[in-house]
Amino acid sequence: MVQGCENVRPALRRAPRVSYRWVDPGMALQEPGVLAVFGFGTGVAHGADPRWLSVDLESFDAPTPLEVWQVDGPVTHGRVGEVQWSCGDGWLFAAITLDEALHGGPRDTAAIAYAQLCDFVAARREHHVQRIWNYLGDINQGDGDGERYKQFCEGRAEGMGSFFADGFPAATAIGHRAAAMRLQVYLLACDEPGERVENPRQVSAWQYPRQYGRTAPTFARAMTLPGQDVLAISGTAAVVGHASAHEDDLLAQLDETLVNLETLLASAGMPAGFDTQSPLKAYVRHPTDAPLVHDFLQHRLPGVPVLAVHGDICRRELLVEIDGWRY
Ligand code: 3EB
Repeated sequence: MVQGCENVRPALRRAPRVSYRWVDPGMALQEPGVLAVFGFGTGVAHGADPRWLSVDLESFDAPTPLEVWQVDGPVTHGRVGEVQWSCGDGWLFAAITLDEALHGGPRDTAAIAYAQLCDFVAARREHHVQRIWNYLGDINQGDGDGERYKQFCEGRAEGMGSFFADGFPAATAIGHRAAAMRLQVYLLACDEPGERVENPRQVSAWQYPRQYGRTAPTFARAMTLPGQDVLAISGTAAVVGHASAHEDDLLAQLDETLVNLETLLASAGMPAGFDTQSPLKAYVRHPTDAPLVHDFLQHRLPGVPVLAVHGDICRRELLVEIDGWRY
């Protein structure tokens, strides 16, 4: 009887494993089941493998690790238009990097990037987008509705069209300081839907009031991946309700961010706490804050892999943001 029960239990999908690894890109790409490899900052370059992405955010950690996504089984990859992609075991990685100088500012560039990505994903079996990262230059430049982040939000929503009518994926949007004004957008999708998770302490981003821009940000706070074993957590900062908390107070913002992260875990029905299997990323606005962020997280999240990178958070008063995975 027990054996019969085993047969009717649906096979649970295994989420990609995400790890920080101190290897060179060529070595990482040769490992079995590698879906994507990310380098951080200008110091690391590699060839034209569509699974490789050099991210425009400088790391504070030396030597800087790579981020590696691995799935079970064979991986295939290619390029379509400006989209680079790979897939394996029902999972899809897709990325686009666009030079703003060729596409006319953050709004139009975001619209083009999202239109291309959505067109590509829509035609795939793996069209359930779980998680998206957005990196754009000088995110806080400009005032009022002209701030580059708000312009980006408008273009993103336009480019998405009705593709996410059922709900938005989890996301991160961070400003880089690279000289080249390029927008990088990359995503993880699957052939099965995940479950969106919101944070009861925070107004859902797509319901933010008008003061944050003409077009509210289009993301969910987190996504429980198909298979139910992993929570993909969006960029999380010291936002309570819809307001930023603890202006100019780094440690208080870090405390509040951890409360938000724990609240998300509870909201998703995950056990409390993070561990060695749950890599996080900390985006730090001021390089001088990096040692304090490092010490704080080492103390409060002992053993948790955290990559700290130089990034501007989309509200000027926010000094730090954390995203990552809870396995
Ligand atoms: C916030 O809570 C902080 O525009 O995709 C976090 C994660 C933030 C994603 C996005 C923005 C985005 O509103 C900012």
